Amino acid sequence: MELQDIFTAIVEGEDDDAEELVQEAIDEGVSPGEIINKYMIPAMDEVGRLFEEEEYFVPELLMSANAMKAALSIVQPLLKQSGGEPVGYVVIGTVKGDLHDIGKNLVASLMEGGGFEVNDLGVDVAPERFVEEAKKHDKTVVCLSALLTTTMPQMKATIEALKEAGLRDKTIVMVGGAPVTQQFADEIGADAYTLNASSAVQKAKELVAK
Ligand code: B12
Repeated sequence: MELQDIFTAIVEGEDDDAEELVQEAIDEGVSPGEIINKYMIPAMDEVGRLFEEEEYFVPELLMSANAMKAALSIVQPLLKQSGGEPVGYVVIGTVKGDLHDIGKNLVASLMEGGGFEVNDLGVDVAPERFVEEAKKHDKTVVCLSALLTTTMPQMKATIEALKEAGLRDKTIVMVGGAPVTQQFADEIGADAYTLNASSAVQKAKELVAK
């Protein structure tokens, strides 16, 4: 098989092909990390580009997202680590008003793979929900994902809600998603921003160990 076919299957929204090809690659011994970083994520970037150029519209985005999810369903279980004390607690979600969850799911899986206990709240998560869940453990890493410029302010709202609940000093807030930048993270008073899922795990470990 050609690994590049994984990229093509996702761009073209072929969910069955995407799933089969990823399974084949795994069976041939290709690492999940390579499949995700070299073929799957670049495919979603290409889909975004086609959308911007008005070659793709929402239905095509959805089909590609489904193909991406089918592919992820094969690699996700392989990223998980089992047994042992968790290195820390993660509460993760896509902020209110935002339904994009592919990147968030990747971060959640890799955090789990990195030994964190992960509480995934899903998409369209209101600030109060994050607060409620962050209370449960000390030093919870609260991971906020946003893919829309219009929902980024919800990250700030969530940080404010944590402050109001007296939890800000007891939590570590990490933000990410394609439109988020280090500068934005600094402006809203987040503890960290990272560009991708693997560096997010690294960063979370550093911050928890402090
Ligand atoms: C797939 C997709 C969709 C799918 C989502 C399906 C799903 N279940 O997620 C659907 C079709 C539903 C969709 C809908 C919409 N979308 Co859309 N979508 C995309 C697309 C093509 C890919 C996103 C993606 O999955 N990327 C792949 C993942 C792996 O990358 P990622 O999310 O960035 O995550 C990585 C990092 O950012 C980071 N990360 C992510 N989260 C976090 C969190 C933390 C804490 C950390 C540390 C790191 C981190 O790690 C991840 C892995 O490395 C993007 C284009 C793009 N290039 O981003 C547009 C895009 C985000 N969508 C866009 C738009 C406009 C919309 C709609 C408004 C379209 C419409 N007219 O209806 C709606 C909004 C719906 C809503 N309320 O949320 C725009 C946003 C523009 C803007 N500036 O705000 C984009 C940029 C497309 C474009 N170029 O115009 N979309």
